[in-house]
Amino acid sequence: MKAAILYETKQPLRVEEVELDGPGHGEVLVRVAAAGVCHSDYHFMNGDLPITLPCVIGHEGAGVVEEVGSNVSAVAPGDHVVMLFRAACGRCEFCQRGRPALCAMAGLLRNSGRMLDGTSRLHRAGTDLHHFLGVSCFAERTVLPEQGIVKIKPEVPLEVAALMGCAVMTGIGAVMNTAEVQPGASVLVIGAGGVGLNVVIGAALVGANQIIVADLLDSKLEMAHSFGATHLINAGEEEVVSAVRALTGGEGVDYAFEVIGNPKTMATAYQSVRRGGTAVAVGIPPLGSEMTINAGELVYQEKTLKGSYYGTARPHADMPRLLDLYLAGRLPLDKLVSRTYPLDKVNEAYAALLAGEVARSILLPGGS
Ligand code: CXF
Ligand code: ZN
Repeated sequence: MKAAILYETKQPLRVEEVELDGPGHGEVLVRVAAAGVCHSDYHFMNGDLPITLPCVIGHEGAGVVEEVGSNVSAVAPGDHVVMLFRAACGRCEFCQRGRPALCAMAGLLRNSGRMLDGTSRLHRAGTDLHHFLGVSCFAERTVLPEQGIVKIKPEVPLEVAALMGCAVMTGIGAVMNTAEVQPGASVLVIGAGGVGLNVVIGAALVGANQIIVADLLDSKLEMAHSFGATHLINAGEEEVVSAVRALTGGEGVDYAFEVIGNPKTMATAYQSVRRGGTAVAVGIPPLGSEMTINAGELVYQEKTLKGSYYGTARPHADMPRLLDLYLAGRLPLDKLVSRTYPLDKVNEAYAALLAGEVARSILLPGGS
């Protein structure tokens, strides 16, 4: 089968023929119907975040189960699934407290670049290739641990299901799970990429009143407007904190979401919230970044600064519900899919993303 391999950072991905073993104990083999072109993969391609190479990347995917290994009870062949880039054991303290994104299982998969038993299912010319976050969905097929999938209704289009695997869950989850935004609240979103647009969709869903979006590109601000943003700030032309104050009677917003991963804009989010407000860091920062905030404001203004990883999701509870809202016509998730590409055009798809031409592109690796 074909897969997109990262051999060296700062080099294009190479789409090549690879061998995929069958699923081992507790594993599932999935035909990848759709894989999202997320900016996070680019961090690994570019070397901003560490990864063991060579590696089959891709972490936002959905597909159809073709084969299950021994002792798999969660799914059967033919089931449609969303892939999770934070597989969770379900049994540890973090899982049991409703914080499966913090489960150590995903850390093991991420750090080893292998399956849970320490071996790889991906090979080429006699050498092992590494898995990526237990997903590796830039491939026609992939093997995942059964803890890394969520079964969904077959009527959900698999392009939409793929987006649920990262951008949608991360963005809407930050609003509904991490921040618990209240109806009527004012919200600032810094960064209108694939995840930022989902913060906008989430804020509209929970009934936020003002949804202010800041970005450097007018094309992205227009997309944000089409998903429910009520006020737009071009951050190249206006200073964000004063523009936000001007729109909120001088007070700042109730909630600010940073969806870029830049410590400077994280501090901007913190500065933009009113007394008692909450700033949420969603974007993935470069390794080792530090941020500076005014410590007095934290105390005297009772501000809250929170991190949000994978939308603080409980994937088995949250994803089916959100997809039901989509099926009921209440979430415009199909509008997020700007373009589709075959797998061998993956480098073009990344070029379009980096040029700000698309909200999200979807690769269609495994046919239908
Ligand atoms: C990222 C988080 C950091 C590892 C790669 C995936 N999440 C979403 O894009
Ligand atoms: Zn992602």
